[in-house]
Amino acid sequence: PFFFLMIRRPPRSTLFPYTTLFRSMRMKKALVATLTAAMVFSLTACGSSGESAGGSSSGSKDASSSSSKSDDLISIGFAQVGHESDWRTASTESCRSTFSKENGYNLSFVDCDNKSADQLEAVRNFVEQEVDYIIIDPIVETGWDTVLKEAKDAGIPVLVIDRNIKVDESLYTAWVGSDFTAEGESAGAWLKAYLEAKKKTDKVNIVTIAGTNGSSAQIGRTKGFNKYVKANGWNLLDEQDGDFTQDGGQKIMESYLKSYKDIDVVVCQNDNEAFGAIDALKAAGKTYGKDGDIIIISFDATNAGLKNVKEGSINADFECNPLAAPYLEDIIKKIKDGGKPDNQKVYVDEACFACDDTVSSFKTDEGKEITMTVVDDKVLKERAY
Ligand code: GZL
Repeated sequence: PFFFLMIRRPPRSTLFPYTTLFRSMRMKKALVATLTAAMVFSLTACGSSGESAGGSSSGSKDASSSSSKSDDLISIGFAQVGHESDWRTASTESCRSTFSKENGYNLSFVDCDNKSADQLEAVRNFVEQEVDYIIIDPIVETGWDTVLKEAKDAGIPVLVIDRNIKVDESLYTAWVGSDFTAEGESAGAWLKAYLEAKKKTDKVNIVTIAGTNGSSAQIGRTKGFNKYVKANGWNLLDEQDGDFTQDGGQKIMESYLKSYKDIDVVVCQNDNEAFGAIDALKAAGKTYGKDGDIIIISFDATNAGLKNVKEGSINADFECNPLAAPYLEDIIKKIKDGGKPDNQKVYVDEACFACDDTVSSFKTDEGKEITMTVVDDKVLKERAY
């Protein structure tokens, strides 16, 4: 009715409800002023709620009125494996601290709780939200073709960290992670040198507590280590999936202790499984580590893992570096400036740690020179994670 009044004055019969109001000019002026103020207020109110809605958006661009502030930020959707281990916590923290609002990013983080279906759905949602970049740490290597084609069709660069992904290389922009097979080979070569140094070359009985089945960490570490099982005639009694968790490590170690009387070596494919295995060995009255009957090998070399190495509970720990985010940020900056990453695959730097200097250095069958770092307080203090 307000605009109606301003544009043209319709016949009174149309404006019947309002005519009584305009009987005096004074009344009309007051109403026009009130309606004008109301209109200005309502338009202003709309603008501010849009800003707060946009500013608080979780990075989704489907917030209909995202504020200019969040639009200036680079939006990233990150589908993380889960929260199963200390390593994972370090990986997540590396991404959160690198891709912070202060650094110019709007990070939408999804913890996929080790569920592949949830991870695929999270990536599909990022595509629908039209984020600027998608980061994936793939729970397993397979099943990615369709959703990555959707991301490619939407023009969203996909960056893969840590574990590998089995798709055509045209479906992702870059991968930053570890050579898991090399990690397994280093562990096998170290065990060979350690057994020789301890003059234990008769029958060697080994059990493996493997990582999440189908993950590239599990595939690579198993492949690399088992090359040395075969080459040295070691007796691999069993290998079962501990899902990279402490609970998984304990349960499987308990079952191994029931099934096998004479275990010489326990290979744990991450530190949290090693913590669980140690709990089971302790409860069974077994000795392990530096001065024990059972050798423990682990992977990740997290701070908690290296504390166990320093105490002598874990004999050797092979690093898997979770700090991929700074490598990714370099790649994003290159893409943002119209460039592309120098290499599509980037391997992070990794080291090998031991509880003592029984084996200080060795060459793997693959020709790689390895130097073991003995863990002491100084080493622990200098660790980034
Ligand atoms: C390896 C990583 C693995 C770690 C585990 O790069 O994917 O997953 O070794 C983690 O600790 O759960």
